[in-house]
Amino acid sequence: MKIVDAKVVVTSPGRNFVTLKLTTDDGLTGLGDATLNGRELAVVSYLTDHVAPLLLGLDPHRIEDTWQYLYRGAYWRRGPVTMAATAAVDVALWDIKAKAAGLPLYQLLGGASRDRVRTYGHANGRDIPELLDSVRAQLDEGYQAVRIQSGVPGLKAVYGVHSTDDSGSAVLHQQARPLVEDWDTDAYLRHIPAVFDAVRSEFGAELPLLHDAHHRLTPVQAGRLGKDLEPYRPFWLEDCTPAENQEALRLVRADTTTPLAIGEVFNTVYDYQTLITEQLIDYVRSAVTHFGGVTPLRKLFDFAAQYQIKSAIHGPEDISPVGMAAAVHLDLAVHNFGIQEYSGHTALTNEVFRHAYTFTDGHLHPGEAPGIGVELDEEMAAAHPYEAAYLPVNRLQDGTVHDW
Ligand code: EZ4
Ligand code: CO
Repeated sequence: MKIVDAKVVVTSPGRNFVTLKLTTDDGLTGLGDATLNGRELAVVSYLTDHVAPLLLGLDPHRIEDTWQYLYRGAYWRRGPVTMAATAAVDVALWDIKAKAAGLPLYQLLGGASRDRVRTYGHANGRDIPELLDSVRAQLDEGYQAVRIQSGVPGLKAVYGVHSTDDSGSAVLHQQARPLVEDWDTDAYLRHIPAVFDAVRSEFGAELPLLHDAHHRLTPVQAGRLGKDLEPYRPFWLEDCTPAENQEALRLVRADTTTPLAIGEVFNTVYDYQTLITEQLIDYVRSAVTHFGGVTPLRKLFDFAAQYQIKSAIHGPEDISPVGMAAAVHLDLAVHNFGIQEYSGHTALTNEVFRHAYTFTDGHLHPGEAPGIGVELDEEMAAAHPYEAAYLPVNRLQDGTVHDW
């Protein structure tokens, strides 16, 4: 079998998604997600200008060899653009291999280690009453674990909480220039324990609650927050400090027993070496789409398993159903599965990307379709072309740029 076509499809059924479609001389096709939110076209160029020409004529069964060829062969290794492009190739090849075998991908990864995949949903509110309503809505949708994000008194627009412009419309993603959010770490640290207190009082002790600090804290601030949240037994505190410095987590770990999760902006196992071998975290949170695909993420999970660290694949709305499907196959197969982030996609997105995975009672299952189980409707995709969009940026109240 040979690869005879490599095509990149960009579509925006509400938000941008980049998809690689490989076709073989047998007529098999494979899909891979290459969406890098706010920098989509850089990956499109990387794939179309630099990777697609190399793939033509290759044997699609040689997944490991192709991964090494793209990773080592680029010389300029790692980085989100390179690794998103490499991930798309890797997932498309797994899709083809599984279709050729007539099996759902999870069977090729060792088969199911569980019956279904536990997820967590996103609840958010500009204030506590709005957040409580949002948690209730998540529970009504079937979720059995919930991430809680809240507005902070005195701040206009905070990560994870819907922002509005002067006219009141949502402006989080579709903007010609990035939305500017504002930030005050002290105000945040004062407020969040009260948020957990209110949610625990309303929903009881058993509901797993998660929280994302989105890389904004120093190690000492993160230790303080972890310690203050201990009475509320959070499932985890996510991305407490900026991603670059693994050593920071030594300080946080010394201060708190709140479980720690990190990794959505990591691209390779090297970003985790200290964190895993020193057992500084409890969950690895990389996305299939930003970590080079199923091949390296499986290796990361096996490495983490030696240290009782569990998986928690990043699953925001900006991972397409193609990336989500690959994640759910891996979730079902690995022994050290922890939890899967899942906020679903719009009805329109689910029409452009018809998928076999299902969501029932807060749990996902990849389905039994051969491959990853996603079909791309290229006509519908073309009817919703690329739209320029940025993620927000963040400034302190005196105007200083801060981590978003
Ligand atoms: O901000 O995927 O845990 N989820 C997150 C996400 C990220 C977005 C960035 O594109 O932190 O919402
Ligand atoms: Co996050």
